[in-house]
Amino acid sequence: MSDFEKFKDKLIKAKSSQEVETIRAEIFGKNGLINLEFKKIGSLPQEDRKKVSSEINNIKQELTKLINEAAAKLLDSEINKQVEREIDDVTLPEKDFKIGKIHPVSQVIDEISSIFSEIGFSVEEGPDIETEYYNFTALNTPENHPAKDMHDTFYIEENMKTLLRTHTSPVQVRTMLKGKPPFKIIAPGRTYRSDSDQTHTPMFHQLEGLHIDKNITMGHLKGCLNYFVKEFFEVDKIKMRFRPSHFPFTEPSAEVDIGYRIENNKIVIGEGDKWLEILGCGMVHPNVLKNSKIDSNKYQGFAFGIGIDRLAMLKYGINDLRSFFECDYRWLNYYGFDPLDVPTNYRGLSK
Ligand code: 2NL
Repeated sequence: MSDFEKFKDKLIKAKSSQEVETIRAEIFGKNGLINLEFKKIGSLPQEDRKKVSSEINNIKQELTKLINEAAAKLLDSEINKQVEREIDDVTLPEKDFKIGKIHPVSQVIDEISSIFSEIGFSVEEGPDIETEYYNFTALNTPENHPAKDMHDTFYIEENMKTLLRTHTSPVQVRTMLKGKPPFKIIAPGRTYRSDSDQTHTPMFHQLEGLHIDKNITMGHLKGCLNYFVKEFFEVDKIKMRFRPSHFPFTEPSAEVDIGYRIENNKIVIGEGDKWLEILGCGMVHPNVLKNSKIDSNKYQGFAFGIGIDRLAMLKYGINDLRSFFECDYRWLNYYGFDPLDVPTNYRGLSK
C-alpha cells in the first residue's frame, strides 16, 4: 500500500500539531484512507479477505502510534515557545511578591502620608527643578539670604533663575495658586542642598505640611504635630517642646524637640530628660499668603517641615545616613519593607 508510505512521509514533514490533526482526519476520517481500504475488502476473493483486513489493522495501529507521537512532540515544542514568549508579558497576574523591598525612606513617606490622611490632609507633588521665584522669592526669602548662596543651592543655569528645590515649600505655593482656600496638604519629596558630610547628603527627603483656613491658630499646629509624633513613633504619650526660632516663611516660627532617653544602648522616644530636634514650623507669613493670592485678613494657617531621612533613621535604628543612597542590595534586603505590607494607621504602621 503506497498510500501508507505517502502518509508516513507527510507525518515526518509536519511542522505544526494542527497539520498533524489534518493528516489524522485524512487517514481516519469517514472518507479517509483506512475506511477506503476496508471498503475494498468486499470486492476481494473470500480467501484473501482475512489476510488483507489483518494487514489494514496493523497499518492502522502503526499510523495511530506515529500520529500520536508526532502530535505530542510538536505540541510540546509549541507550548515551550509560547511560554518563552509570555515570560515577559507584564499583564500576567504576579504570583511571587517576595522579590524586592520597599526602601525605608519610601516606607516612612507612606507612613506619614497615612497618618496625615487620617485627619484630612491630601498629598501634593511638584517638580524637583524649580525657579528661584517659587523656591525663594514667593516664600519671603530676602534677596541676600544665606540659603540662596551658591554654596548652599544647586543652580542649574548661570543666570541663577532655575535651581534644584532646596525644600518642598514651592509645591505648596503652586497648590495655593492653583486653587481656593481652605488648604490642608502635605508635600513629600526629594530636596537638594550643596552639603555632604556624616549627617548631610546632597539629595535628601523632606515632607512639609500646610493648613490654611479661617481661624487657624498655633493651638491647631501644636495639636496636629502632637498627634503626628505619637502616631509616627507608635507611643501613647510624648514629651514635646516648642522652641522659638526663625524662618523667612513663618511668623512666629518654632522648632520642635521631643523627649528621649537611652536604655540598653537603644533610644526610647517620648520620655526621658534629653531633647531631640525633629522639625520646624510656624504660622504662615502674611507675605507668603499674599504671594499665593490669599487674603491674609480672612485666612491664615500653619506650616511645618520635617526631614524624612533622619526620622527614618531614628525609627528604624539605622545609624549611617549615607548607606541610604548607596544602592547596596544586602542593605536594602535587611532594612527594606515587604511590598505587600502597606502601612495603615489602624493596622499598625510598621507591622
Ligand atoms: C525645617 C523647617 C519649615 C515650613 C517649613 C512653609 C511652607 C509654606 C509656607 C510657610 Cl508654603 N512655611 N514651610 C514652615 C516652617 C518650617 O521647615 O527645619 N524643616 C526641616
